[in-house]
Amino acid sequence: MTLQVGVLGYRFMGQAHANALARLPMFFEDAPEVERDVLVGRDEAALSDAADQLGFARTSTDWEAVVDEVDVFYNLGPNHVHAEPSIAALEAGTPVFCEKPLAPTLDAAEEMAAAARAADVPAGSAFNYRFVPALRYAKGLIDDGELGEIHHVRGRYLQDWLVDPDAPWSWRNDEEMAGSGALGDLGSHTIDLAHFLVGEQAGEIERVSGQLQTFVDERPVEDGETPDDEAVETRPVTVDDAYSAQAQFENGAMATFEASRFANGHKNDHTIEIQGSNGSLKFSLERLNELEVLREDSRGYETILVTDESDPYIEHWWPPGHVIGWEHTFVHENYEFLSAVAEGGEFHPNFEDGLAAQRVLDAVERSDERGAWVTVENW
Ligand code: SOE
Repeated sequence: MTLQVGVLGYRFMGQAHANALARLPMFFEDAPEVERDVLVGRDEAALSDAADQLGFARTSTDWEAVVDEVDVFYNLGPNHVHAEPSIAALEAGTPVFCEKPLAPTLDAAEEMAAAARAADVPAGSAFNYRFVPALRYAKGLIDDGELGEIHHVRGRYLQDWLVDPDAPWSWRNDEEMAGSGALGDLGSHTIDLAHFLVGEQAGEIERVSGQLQTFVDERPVEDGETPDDEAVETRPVTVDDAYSAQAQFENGAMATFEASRFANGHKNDHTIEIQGSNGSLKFSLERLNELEVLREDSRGYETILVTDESDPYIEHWWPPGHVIGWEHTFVHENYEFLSAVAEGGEFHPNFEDGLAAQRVLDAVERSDERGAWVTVENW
């Protein structure tokens, strides 16, 4: 059976996922057959061009009709568009793959997770960094007890695209549309990765103490510019430009998390370090084929190039040392999600995992408001 896929959203994430769908049949011979059936958006002209570029058979400006017609619905829109179409698709019994973070708010995330529980079809949260081979390999080491008792997690996600005060306003700067700024956009990745890597060993994140900061509180609106390049309109920035938090896991492990869009010189620098009683590991997205591992009794970190055929997903690509890139993580997550849809299997990260990350985001926001530690609401 060929899965007819409907996709809402056709910019950055639309390209990343369309590229992944196009490459699946070339590199994952047991992947389900998929057709890029319908691309959903609002601007018909832009939509038509995007459908041609991304290889979709048709377009629609009516997501409510689409969610009922397709076998799988991808929600790649801005955060404030995640809930309603995803819930409608799930209520129609259509599996959903939704970009991260799950929602702008904890309430919306809870509604989405409830709809997924009721629908009992795969509902995926597109935390793509779980599908980096080096991080899958890292999880294997941790789950095999190579690091021993987990004591420390240090997650950082640094970018610099907003350090220029004239960088234009976008939906990512608006609380109504995004929910939060660097916290939700980048921190959600790091928090989900911490759950993925150490959740089985260290348990849930029980409490957090965090702070949010906005360095530039209004920005020029790109399409508001006049011919003399003078922005005629600015819009307020109502979310954080950066956040930092400390957290404690159930087993007592200590975590520090931070993210910034003002970290000069860091383009897409997502790093995570984990220290345990018997060993440690370090990962950086800017060197995503490598994992640094400190094993028991060794004197220093060893750098492992995670590109052997036996390493996660690598058998589908190239010989050892022919490194892969950021876009391959989308191919891996699409392979796993669509296989779960075709075979009726379980996919992680699902909406429960997305909700678990959202609870921590919410706790960091509450802690910032109160200037105190707060517990993460897990009920
Ligand atoms: C922000 O610029 C962003 O595109 C995030 O939204 C993505 O989730 C991240 O993978 C790369 O940076």
